[in-house]
Amino acid sequence: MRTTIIAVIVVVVLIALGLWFNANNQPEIQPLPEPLDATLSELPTGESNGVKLDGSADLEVTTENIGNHTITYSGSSFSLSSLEAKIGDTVTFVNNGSASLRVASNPHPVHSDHPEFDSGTLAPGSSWAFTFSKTGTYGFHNHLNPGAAGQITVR
Ligand SMILES: [Cu+2]
Repeated sequence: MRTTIIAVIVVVVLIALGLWFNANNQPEIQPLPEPLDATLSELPTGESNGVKLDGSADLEVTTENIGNHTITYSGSSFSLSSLEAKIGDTVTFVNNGSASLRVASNPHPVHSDHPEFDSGTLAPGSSWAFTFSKTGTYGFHNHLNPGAAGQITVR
């Protein structure tokens, strides 16, 4: 009889301890972030992330253009030798040179690191956009002038 009572007490104490332990391990409820509206209203007016009201857009790369990056090719080199991007980001290469450009993955001439990263031939004035769907290091060069090179790191 006495053993039964002790056993019952032990079980009750264990259950109580378990409940207390669980209660103390509940994750704290984080307050919800401020509604987006409030954040948007704090942005300075008159700034439009490089997009003009008539629908055209500056090609200038700023930190406001998160997710969209532009790298121009002057005819001898790229405007950025290294760039950090995220999955889903789009990088647009613009050929501002007077000769054709072909952006391709390293190593030259086989382009085996990322065969899918290949612009094909870009005539002067034309551009090519690539959206990254995989993380990794994308070393690239102008296949038609391999000394011009750069690197994009996708995290
Ligand atoms: Cu090449």
